[in-house]
Amino acid sequence: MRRGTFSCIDGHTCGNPVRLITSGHPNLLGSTMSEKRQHFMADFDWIRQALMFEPRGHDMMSGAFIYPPTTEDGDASVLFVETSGCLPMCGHGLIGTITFALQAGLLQPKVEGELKIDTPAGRVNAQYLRSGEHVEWVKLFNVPAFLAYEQVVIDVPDLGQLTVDISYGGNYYIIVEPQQNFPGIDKWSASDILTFSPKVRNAVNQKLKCVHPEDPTVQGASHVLWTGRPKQSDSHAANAVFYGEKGLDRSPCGTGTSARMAQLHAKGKLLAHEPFIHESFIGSQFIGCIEGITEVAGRVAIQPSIRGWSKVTGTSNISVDDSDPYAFGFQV
Ligand code: PYC
Repeated sequence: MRRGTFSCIDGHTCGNPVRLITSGHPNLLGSTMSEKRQHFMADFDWIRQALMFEPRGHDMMSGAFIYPPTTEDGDASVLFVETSGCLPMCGHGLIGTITFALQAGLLQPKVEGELKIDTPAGRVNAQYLRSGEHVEWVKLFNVPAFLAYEQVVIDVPDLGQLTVDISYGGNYYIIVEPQQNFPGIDKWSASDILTFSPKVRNAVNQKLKCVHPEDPTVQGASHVLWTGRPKQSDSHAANAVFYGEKGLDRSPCGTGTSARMAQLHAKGKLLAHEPFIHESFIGSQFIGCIEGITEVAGRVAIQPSIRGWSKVTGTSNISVDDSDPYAFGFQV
């Protein structure tokens, strides 16, 4: 039977939606969040489709379930659901999840101000600041990020040739910097980004295979990160991140910021411990930082952090009943 009622806390992180699902959790098999993610995708993807797509969600919708920790010292685990699938890691989603859960009393940290979260991509530690009933900000210490491929030349239908880098920050990002056939996001509209991103993603995934060297279940260049001149004078860089079929991140994208810092570091353009204020397409900001240098399967990787804020917009009880022809959503 594919039906149920799901209680949710809805809100946003720096403009991008976060739906924290607080009831209706399926029982997931596996001893790690990566294994539980596989089980969810195999047997429960209908829940993601129902809660993320129209008419109950929309193109940008992004959500999460909190589970008990899968490690001895962990405080909690998080499973991410989104229009594009079950992400191994989602930065804006985790900042929102932590904020909403702390404010609603759904997380009890062992040490006030600190959390250890198990995600499908690995351990993400967090710090946060409470002010009364509110959480002012959350800083994530994300999984190691690394530049996977450099200077990949692709032919993009209706646009021409582009040279791109591919970097991992919890998901694989195709990074497009201004060049002959791309003037920068400041000169492009949202509709340009939505038109060309799927073509860029197809061209890259036809040419090469991205597989995480330590977890082969994490694969495929799923997101496109376009860059350009920031709008705000204190931003160091700006981006527009495309995901799913029509998603344009309203936040500066946590995993995208991590991937971008890894790319800039590998090219000698960003040093460890320098603040990196990253701006989204709507002008909202995350503060990123390279906290240290590590390695992933023999390659140099960075230990990224991202700080941002979230706000609750409401609560909902969403019913899904398979007698509704649109129970599992649609995209137009
Ligand atoms: O913040 O990591 C992120 C993210 C991924 C997709 C949309 N936002």
